Amino acid sequence: MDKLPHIWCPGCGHGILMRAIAKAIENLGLDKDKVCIVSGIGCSSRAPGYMDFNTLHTTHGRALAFATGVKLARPELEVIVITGDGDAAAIGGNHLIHAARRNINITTIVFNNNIYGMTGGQYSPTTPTGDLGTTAPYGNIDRPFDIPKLAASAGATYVARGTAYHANQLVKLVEKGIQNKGFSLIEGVSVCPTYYGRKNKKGTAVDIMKWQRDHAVDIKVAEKLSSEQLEGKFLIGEFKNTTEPEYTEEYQKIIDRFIKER
Ligand SMILES: Cc1ncc(C[n+]2csc(CCOP(=O)(O)OP(=O)(O)O)c2C)c(N)n1
Ligand code: SF4
Repeated sequence: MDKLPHIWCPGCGHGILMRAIAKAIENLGLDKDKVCIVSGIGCSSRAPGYMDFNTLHTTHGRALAFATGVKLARPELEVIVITGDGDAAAIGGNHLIHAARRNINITTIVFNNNIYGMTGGQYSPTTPTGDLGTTAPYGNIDRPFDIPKLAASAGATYVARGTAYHANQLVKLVEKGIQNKGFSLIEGVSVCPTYYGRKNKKGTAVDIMKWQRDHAVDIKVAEKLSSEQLEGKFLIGEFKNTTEPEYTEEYQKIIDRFIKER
């Protein structure tokens, strides 16, 4: 409570996403002393500062590097990473793909607001092509990453996307991500009315959330739709849920083997 009032602008979606994570932890009945929430730097990465768990607010892009260290040293902890699209996929992109490749038991929630919020609206790896940012005043010519696809192809075993509008669904997705014994990546599509919204004339926070309501299609529904019907839409829901050897368990097996042979 000593950290309040929070830093987020009126209408920012990050608080809704943070609440979904807190609710998922509560629903699973986790002991708060056994949960460690790690973040990088950004508006999104401020979230752990407002949460009553073991928390680590680290450096920009490095949340997964710190989280990997925490998980290896204390595998019994439930390690959850909160990160922004810039934090996770630009400066932190290498940590993301390697954490996914290792299938380390960490749940990462990417607060994707399509822009660098904290530093004033520079384009990020998820800014759609053609959209505006302070560093793309004539339109972004980069093609955006689809972060769930990136994580899935790098080896994450649980991958999903939700939105600030579909907050109750997001709670369930985070719960399943935490329950997965391996690397889980959940993208939470956020709302940044201050920079992304203003720069791109998306209207108020409510308008942006209505846009999410009208353009998100659950993957199960999408399977029955044609490509024409899906034009301009984006997918939400559970994209991947598989089982692979988990990194800290494999590491423990080596430790056990050498203790036995000593
Ligand atoms: C090494 C380093 N480079 C750059 C910065 C400046 N910086 C702080 S936050 C940020 C981007 C934040 O964007 P994102 O991760 O998408 O989070 P958001 O603020 O949009 O939630 C940058 C570039 C920094 N703090 N450290
Ligand atoms: S700049 Fe954007 S992301 Fe950052 S607190 Fe404001 S609305 Fe939220």
